[in-house]
Amino acid sequence: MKKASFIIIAILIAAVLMPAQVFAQKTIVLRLAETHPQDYPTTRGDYEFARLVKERSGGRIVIEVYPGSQLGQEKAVIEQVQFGAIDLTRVSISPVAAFVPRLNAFQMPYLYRDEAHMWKVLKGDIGKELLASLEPFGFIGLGWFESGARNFYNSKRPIRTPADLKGLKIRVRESELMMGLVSAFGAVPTPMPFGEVYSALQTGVVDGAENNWPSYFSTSHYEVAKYITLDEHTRVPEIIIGSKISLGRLSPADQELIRQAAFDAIDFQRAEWAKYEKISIDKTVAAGSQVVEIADKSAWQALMAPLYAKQSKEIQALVERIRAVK
Ligand code: GTR
Repeated sequence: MKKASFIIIAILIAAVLMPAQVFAQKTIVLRLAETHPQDYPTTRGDYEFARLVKERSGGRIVIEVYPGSQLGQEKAVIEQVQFGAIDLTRVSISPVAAFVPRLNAFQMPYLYRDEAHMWKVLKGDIGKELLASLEPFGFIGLGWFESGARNFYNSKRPIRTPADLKGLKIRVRESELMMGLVSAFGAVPTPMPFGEVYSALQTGVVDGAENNWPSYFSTSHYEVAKYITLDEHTRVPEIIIGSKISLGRLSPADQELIRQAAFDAIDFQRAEWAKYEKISIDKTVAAGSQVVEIADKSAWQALMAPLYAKQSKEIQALVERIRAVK
């Protein structure tokens, strides 16, 4: 009898204390910066990542996604992630390579045989190694997203051979490698933030830019640069990075939960990408974009040899390993 009443009292005390404990467990809110608008496939990938984190943490960890460059342009956002003012961001590896040079290995021109090859690299040992190598620079590399192949487009003329690019002012990202690439094609690289490109094309500050189909469409660049050439000079993966300072405050188990969720959001994002890429092609072509296909890219590739030769030994070794992935 005595034992039974003790158990009942214990249960009652637990019932009273339980909600207090639950409420005492504070919700962790992390802000994620995204340059693209809400309906862009990469942003959809961010939302999926946030959904998985919330679900798996039982609502304890909430990732708030800020699309449309609300928290700033990519370079400024990366700096803020580095010193912990922004917790997470999805960016292209191009601007991150200015902070972590070895990432350049992943955006060398004509590096991957195709999309499948790139994903084998990203999801395999080399991809994991590169994500881990971000840590000494103040970032936690969480996962990769698809970003298609990049092509040149401009407002002046159809580009059929690299010689047609000669002298054109082409907007590039704030990336030394991209400047070298555009110069090697004989064009004039003009670095500027993504958000300024539309008006730069419109006012003639630049003649052209380069990007994948979804960005060409979603930014409306096609309205002011209708000649697009499918030279597919790079495949530049997107990356989700976290701040070492802010994620470092979380328990190792929570850090692992976030890492796994980012990785598990990849396939969803890739499927969204494929759908949106098709829509982008259809819509821009219907609006009057003139597409030049390049069946044989060997003349384009040949011009990139000096750029490869200029890279550090570390990058050259990585490039060899990437090429060896079958
Ligand atoms: C897009 C990429 C963005 C941004 C942009 C650019 O393809 O998703 O993160 O880097 O290109 O050219 O600035």
